[in-house]
Amino acid sequence: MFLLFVRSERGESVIFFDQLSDAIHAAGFDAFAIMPATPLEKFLSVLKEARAEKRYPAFAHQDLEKRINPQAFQPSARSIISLAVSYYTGDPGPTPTLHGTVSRSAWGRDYHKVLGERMDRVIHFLREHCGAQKCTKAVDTSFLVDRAIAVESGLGYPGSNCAVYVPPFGSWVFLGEILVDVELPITKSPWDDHWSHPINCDACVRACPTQALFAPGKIKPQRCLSYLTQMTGPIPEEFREKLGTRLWGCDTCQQACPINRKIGPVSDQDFDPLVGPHVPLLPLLAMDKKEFEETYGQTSMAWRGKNVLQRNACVVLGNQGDPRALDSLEGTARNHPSPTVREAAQWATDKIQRRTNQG
Ligand code: B12
Repeated sequence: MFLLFVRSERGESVIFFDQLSDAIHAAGFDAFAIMPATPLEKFLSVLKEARAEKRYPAFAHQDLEKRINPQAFQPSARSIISLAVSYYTGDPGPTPTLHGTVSRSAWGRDYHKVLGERMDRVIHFLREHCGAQKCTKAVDTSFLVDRAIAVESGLGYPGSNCAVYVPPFGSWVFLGEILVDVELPITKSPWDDHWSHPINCDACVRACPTQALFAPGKIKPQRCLSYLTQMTGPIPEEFREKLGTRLWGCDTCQQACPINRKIGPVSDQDFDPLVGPHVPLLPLLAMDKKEFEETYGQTSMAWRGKNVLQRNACVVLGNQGDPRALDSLEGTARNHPSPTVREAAQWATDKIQRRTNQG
């Protein structure tokens, strides 16, 4: 147990480091690391290379200098607490026919809300006991690069699938960070550089169905099945069969990882499945906006709205080829207000009919 001297505008306060650590764990985080709020210079070249090679993600903020600069997010920030929560609550098992697979990260309550609430508890502690005045939380939707902060702070290591691994939880962790206007102690040893010890294996690269992952640590997001389930508009034809039974997200590159396959499940009520792991597709196709909100509104898969999921449901039904889906698909192809969903339903109808006629 060591003492923590915290310097802030309000003077110096002393607490035990274990108290901070206990508060973070009591708030619901499985692991954390602390780094100074200085720019992540080393990561700028990774972002620039991704952009130069036309594989910079469309969903991500486009100002690269800003993305590596914590002060652009909170000018008074002096420290960053990088945080992880495990969401590995069990195995999905095989997908039944007329059902779609939901990736693990979307089974339970929306992780943005869960981590946000837990961060509020940590912020309360920082204000009460560490002299912090300004704290800013981020998870996923800010311009900061959550993974780069996690590696730079020493919280985890980069995997070949681009995910950050936080021992002993593997890569099945959500990441977030709190920027604080006090100097907290850095938790990484000065000689330890987690960027130099990436996880060295290419099982995920070999497993990726679309070669989106084409080399260790390199991904073409436009080909990633997770991206394709989240994009708006029609899913390009070349990827539709590759989507298989995936209704939302893709876990293939994480599932293929020998490290991840050894991870035991955690118990976290927030991430117990609200929907999924397998979702019945015919009821989903018949849903109106209100029913959709009631069923999926608490999960992170609702952010793109009903039509994107209904489009995906059509593609999955087409891939499964079960003729019991035909009535519902034909009705959707005729009557759905979205041209994208109508087109996907027609694609699936044709595919099932071709298969039925052949068989
Ligand atoms: C845009 C985005 C996407 C895009 C693009 C993904 C991507 N890889 O860039 C899409 C929609 C495809 C996507 C998918 C997923 N995402 Co996403 N996504 C983001 C977002 C918003 C920005 C990511 C970004 O800036 N990428 C830029 C590129 C350059 O960074 P990167 O590839 O991730 O960086 C790694 C590599 O460059 C690698 N690296 C660099 N040099 C080298 C060298 C070597 C040798 C090696 C091995 C590695 C390596 O290290 C970096 C860190 O690991 C973040 C949230 C955020 N604000 O940061 C979440 C985030 C990355 N996503 C997350 C999740 C959970 C997912 C999915 C698992 C969801 C799912 N089940 O479908 C998949 C995983 C896909 C994958 N293999 O990356 C988590 C990741 C948690 C973790 N443990 O890593 C994040 C951090 C959200 C969060 N706060 O928890 N996502």
